[in-house]
Amino acid sequence: MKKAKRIIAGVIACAIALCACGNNAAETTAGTEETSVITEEQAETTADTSAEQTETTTADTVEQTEETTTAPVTETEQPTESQTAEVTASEESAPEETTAVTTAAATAATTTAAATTTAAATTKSDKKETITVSVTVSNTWEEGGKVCTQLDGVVKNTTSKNITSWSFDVSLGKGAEINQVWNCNAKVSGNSLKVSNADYNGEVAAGAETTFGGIVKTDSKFTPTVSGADVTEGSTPEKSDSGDNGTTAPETDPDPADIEVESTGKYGLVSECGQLSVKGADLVDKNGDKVQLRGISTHGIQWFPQFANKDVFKTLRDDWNVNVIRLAMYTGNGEGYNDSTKAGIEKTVQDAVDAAIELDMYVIVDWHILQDQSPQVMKKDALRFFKYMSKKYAEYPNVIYEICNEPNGYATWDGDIKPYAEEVIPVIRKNAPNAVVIVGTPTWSQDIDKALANPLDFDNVMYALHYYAATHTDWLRQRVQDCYDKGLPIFVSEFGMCDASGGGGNDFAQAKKWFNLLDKLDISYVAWAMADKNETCCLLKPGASTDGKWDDSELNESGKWLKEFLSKK
Ligand code: IDC
Repeated sequence: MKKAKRIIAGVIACAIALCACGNNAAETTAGTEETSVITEEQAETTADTSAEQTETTTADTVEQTEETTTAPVTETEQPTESQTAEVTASEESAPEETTAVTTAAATAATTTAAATTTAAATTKSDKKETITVSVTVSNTWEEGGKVCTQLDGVVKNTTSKNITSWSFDVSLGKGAEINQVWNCNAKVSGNSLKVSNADYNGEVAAGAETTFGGIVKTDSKFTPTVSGADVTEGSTPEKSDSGDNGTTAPETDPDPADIEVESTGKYGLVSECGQLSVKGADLVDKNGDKVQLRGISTHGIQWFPQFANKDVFKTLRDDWNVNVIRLAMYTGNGEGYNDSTKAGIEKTVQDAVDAAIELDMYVIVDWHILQDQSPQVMKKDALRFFKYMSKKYAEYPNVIYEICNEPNGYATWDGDIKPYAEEVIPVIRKNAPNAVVIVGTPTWSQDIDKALANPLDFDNVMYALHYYAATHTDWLRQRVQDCYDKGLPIFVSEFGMCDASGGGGNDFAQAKKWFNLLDKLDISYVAWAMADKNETCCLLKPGASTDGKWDDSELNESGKWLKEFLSKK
């Protein structure tokens, strides 16, 4: 995919929306938790009963779940439309100098569940030296009587010079407040947002671009317009072979086969590496030698159980060169995990663990909190589930426990996650004293620095860092490097090559930078997701066979790329 196609028309929708709707979601889910509280005795029964259920029952439950529980969440939290306001501004542009607004044809961009329509309004300047700023409304939702709007944008340096800073204004609706911003600084001024570069992304080479975004609250919906773009000029780029105007050649996607694999860690299966443990910041094998796990995550196992089977795992092991499978079980009621479904879903997880064990693979049992935001919300179920699983699989070095996928919204490390981990880890350790446990971190498992500041007092714990390459770039890689240097054991238990919504375009150039860093540090990583949903992050095309015997035409862009990359090691 060419770089130009990577303009964010996609959304960071689900995850971000869930954060900002924090209170509502928390209330709903907390309410659910009360009804799903079960006794110790029932806990054992649930797990046992589940073991007797047939696969057909599980699959049936799952189908209903996707339709009836996920769809409404998606409808309220994902927009059916997003709009892009774009301005091509001169370097010293004043809005008055620009000519009339023309509305360009709408282009359709398909992202995740909701199709996204991008309408572009372009303001033209007659000056030649320009930067281009595009701002997309990628999500809107209501909270406390206000409208929350997520804006994602791209600054493209279309001048002939390198620039060292950039700024512009975005018009907003009345009553504007900032909720959060990323990759920029911003302040509200009247009904506008004054946006400027963050410390680390002011420098943009001629022809290059950088992304930014944020969430604002206003009294009502609005259509943003961009004006007053300004830059500080830097050096003139060296002439390159790419053209005679001195601009850099457009970056082409890296070929997965050309990416250096620098990791030195052992890359083996369970019979070779045995019981893993954590030494300093590193994951090590039974002999204390560094190990790297690389693998694939299922999608929500309640929605796509058909891909969580031995045939699929075997293909991933033999053809994709994968040594770990992650089983993602969503735990939010709105995501289909509730009193009537959980026995079936937990049985699907166990069948998948059994399949991975038979194949000599490592397997991560992922308590996939997301809509439930804080791991405290479903803690009683988590304690029951991990008690059962750690007992059942106590003898198997294959099993790794991930106890809270992505805390987000109001959930803090000190107040929610660490206290949760301090209850769950001893329950696991009582049965499986040596099991490695991965603990999620705040802000969708990005704030590993919060864990570093106040780490858990247990051995063999790793902290989850999740990234989506088209959204999370240098600043998050820097955090990984800093935390690793300070001794934090990091496990990338989920990554995507697209944006954080799971949609948008893949950014293979950023993906390559991530792999280079993680391989250099021997940090393990697991890709999202093994399913055939029509979503950029899903590795299979809709209708792909469920026996793992795919030919390349059944893999989507990310699937093909990843397979080629992983097969190299
Ligand atoms: C997404 C799925 C999507 C599903 C949604 C449910 O890809 O099909 O409808 O969850 O909320 C995460 C989460 C992961 C997300 C993924 C992409 O851990 O559950 O999956 N993502 O949005 N964190 C960042 C991105």
